[in-house]
Amino acid sequence: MQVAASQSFRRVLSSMCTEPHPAARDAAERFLASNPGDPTTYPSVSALEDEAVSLLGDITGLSNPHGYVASGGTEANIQAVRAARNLAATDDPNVVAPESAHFSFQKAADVLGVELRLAAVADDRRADPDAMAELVDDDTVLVVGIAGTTEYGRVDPIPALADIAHDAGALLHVDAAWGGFVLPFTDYEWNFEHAAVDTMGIDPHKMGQAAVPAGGFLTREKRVLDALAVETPYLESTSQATLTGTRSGAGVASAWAAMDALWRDGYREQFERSQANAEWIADAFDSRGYDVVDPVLPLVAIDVPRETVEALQERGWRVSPTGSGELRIVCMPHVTRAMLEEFVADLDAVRA
Ligand code: 0PR
Repeated sequence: MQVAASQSFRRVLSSMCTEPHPAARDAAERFLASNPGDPTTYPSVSALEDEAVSLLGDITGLSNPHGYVASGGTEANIQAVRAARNLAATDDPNVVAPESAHFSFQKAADVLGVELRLAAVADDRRADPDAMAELVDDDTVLVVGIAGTTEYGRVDPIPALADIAHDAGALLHVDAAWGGFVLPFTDYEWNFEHAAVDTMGIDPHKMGQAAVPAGGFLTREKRVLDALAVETPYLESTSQATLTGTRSGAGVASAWAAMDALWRDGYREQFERSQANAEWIADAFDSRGYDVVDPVLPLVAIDVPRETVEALQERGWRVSPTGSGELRIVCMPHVTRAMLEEFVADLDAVRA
């Protein structure tokens, strides 16, 4: 079988993966065969993981973070639901999330035997606190807010959702898998400092420019991470809170290396470039008469006829639709202005 030498991002516009930072690529290669799941045998990658968690704490406003480098946003969301379920007294647990939540919450609900209640979002596509509150009851163990939604890049009103969660005796989880590395440069209230957030997912392998797989799962309190721990009788360490056992040393090392290289100025510069690109491509579609969902973060959704999307896909552009069928462009670090100009030239050619 012929395998391409490496992934080309030249025409990838809807993915949330990106070209890793050179330091992240190098670190991934050096730790390919190490397993942070066994910290006594692989102490150097384990030390890098401690530093990575501490950097994730800096990024999310948490001075004494507990957590680990997960395989991605899905694992973080499953672990948040699992911790909340394990800590609660009810035998009929439910989780309340906005309907904009990533589909990984359905997996979490399924594997954990928890009911997932989805609330309609407001007209601005953010979670509607009143609609969420209506679904909360005594069996609610977790309320979820999204800081950078997958489809529209919207940021939910996290402080209001924290109040709803805590009034009900539930935990609040923030899914910042995609948004976590751009939100520090905005005025949004989304992190541990802004609200009584209990757990958070934030993925270095998305806007953080680490290699895949590198997610982040953080808890404010140690007891919440401890609620996930199982005993590990035949390892030298005595317990493990992660969902997976053997884990990617490459992911852990590259997460540390990317954050070490880019936090904070590198990420700020990237955010500014990405946001400017999102606004540029939004204007390009707007001036051609399309309906554009305003990019509050570097993610644009545009109402484009299906034939046009298919014609662009035929020209090699990787663009995937939202649930409502809009064309979605995620301005990841590999998406340059030159690439968007080429895309607009193709757009003009296919609609002519
Ligand atoms: N939470 C949010 C807000 C997300 O956007 C995603 C992934 C997840 C959680 C789950 O993260 P993992 O996929 O790391 O477990 N959102 C993207 C999506 O579903 C994932 C993606 C990435 C899809 C790259 C395609 C792709 O090429 O669209």
